[in-house]
Amino acid sequence: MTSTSPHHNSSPARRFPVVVVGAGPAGLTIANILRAASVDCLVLEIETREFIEQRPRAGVLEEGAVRGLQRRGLAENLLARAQRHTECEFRFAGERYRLEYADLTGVHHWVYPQQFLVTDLVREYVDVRGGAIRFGVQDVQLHDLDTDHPSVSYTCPESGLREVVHCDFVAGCDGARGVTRTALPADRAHIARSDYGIGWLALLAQAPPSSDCVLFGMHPRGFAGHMPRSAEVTRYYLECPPGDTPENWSHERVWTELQQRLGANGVPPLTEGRLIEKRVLDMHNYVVEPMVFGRLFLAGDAAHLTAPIAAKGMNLALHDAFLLGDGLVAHVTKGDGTGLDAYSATCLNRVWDYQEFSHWLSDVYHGTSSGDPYRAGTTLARLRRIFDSETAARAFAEQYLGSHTAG
Ligand code: RFL
Repeated sequence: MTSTSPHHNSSPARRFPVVVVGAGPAGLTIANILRAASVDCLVLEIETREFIEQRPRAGVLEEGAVRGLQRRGLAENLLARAQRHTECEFRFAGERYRLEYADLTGVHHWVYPQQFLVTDLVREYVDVRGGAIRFGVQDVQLHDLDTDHPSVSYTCPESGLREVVHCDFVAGCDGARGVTRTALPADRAHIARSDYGIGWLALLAQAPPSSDCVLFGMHPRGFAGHMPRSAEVTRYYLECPPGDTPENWSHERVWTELQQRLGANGVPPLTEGRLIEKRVLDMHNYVVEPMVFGRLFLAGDAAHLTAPIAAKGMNLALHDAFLLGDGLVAHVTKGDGTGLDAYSATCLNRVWDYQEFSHWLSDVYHGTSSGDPYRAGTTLARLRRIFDSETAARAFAEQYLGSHTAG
């Protein structure tokens, strides 16, 4: 939300060159880049530190994202602890098909749970680089964004008073449910949306992975996915009707469906375990264009959502953060605005590319269960082509790994 002047009953205002709203992968990466260049910023986060350090979400990182973190001194733990994945497996029509994508592209995926990365980024920003952060803030509001003296106000969790922070720039990194996106006036930004009309039951199982790689099961009963996260925990997905509820999915029903949908000739049954997370995601996407309004720059899920179909959301968030962090540093320290001027258009090229791939992959995942024999037939043809043609396999692998895009 935006307004022209901050609240009354506020304590004395403070000033930071940059205010970052949201301490997810995007916001924390930007804050670390600023701090490393001695540009002060304040990060505002509605949750507690303990909460964000334990919130499980993504796990699959592209090599470009990892190298970007490494170049900025933010990947030490990740490189020591993350698993390298070089292959994935498709299971359809009762058979299994391995795709050795690292051989095709020369790059691989890293698997590192998002909460581990957030923990590393918070520690580096707060404990090592001495950065300023406020956890548990409420009712964040943005003001005067289309002037050169914007400000951000929030309610302090301890005092209940409104605090006002003056700044030169605001980085809106508060994810899909945040407030910064709503500060863009409707006549200055366009939001493109797409709804798949499909639900996914997202599960975390206290069970070791049942394969050394990601598995995609395309089955007439619905899509199922298997994503290793650690030696003890595996993420699974089950296609379900949109608006379904986790209560409809008992332990027995979940494992029966997973065993069926991920079953194939010659493979042992999945290793079952306690379900420690069970939630329904209604699969949809959106893209905000441009990602900038005045002194507000959006990054990550605040600017664009990609349903977790192709494991792209955190990768895009990190890519935005590298560009925005570097652009802010150049502007604040050298008065060089070229990075910020190009920010939105550069990010959106990659965003739309990944959106298109997610749509393509969604058709592949959900065609056999669509109930439409024509879609089922063309889906199986697409899948077979990946394994009949090295050119088709390479094209798929490049997009899956993000290796066709620069940076
Ligand atoms: P985040 O991580 O949502 O962080 C936003 C932060 O802002 C805080 N916040 C606010 N703070 C202040 N004021 C407000 N009003 C605020 N409102 C919210 C929030 O508490 C939070 O701390 O956004 P960011 O940084 O843009 O990062 C995006 C990623 O989190 C997201 O794209 C990924 O999790 C998506 N995703 C995946 N991406 C991948 O690249 N690879 C994957 O394997 C992958 N798997 C997934 C996923 C997302 C999933 N879910 C839950 C939708 C698997 C799942 C199940």
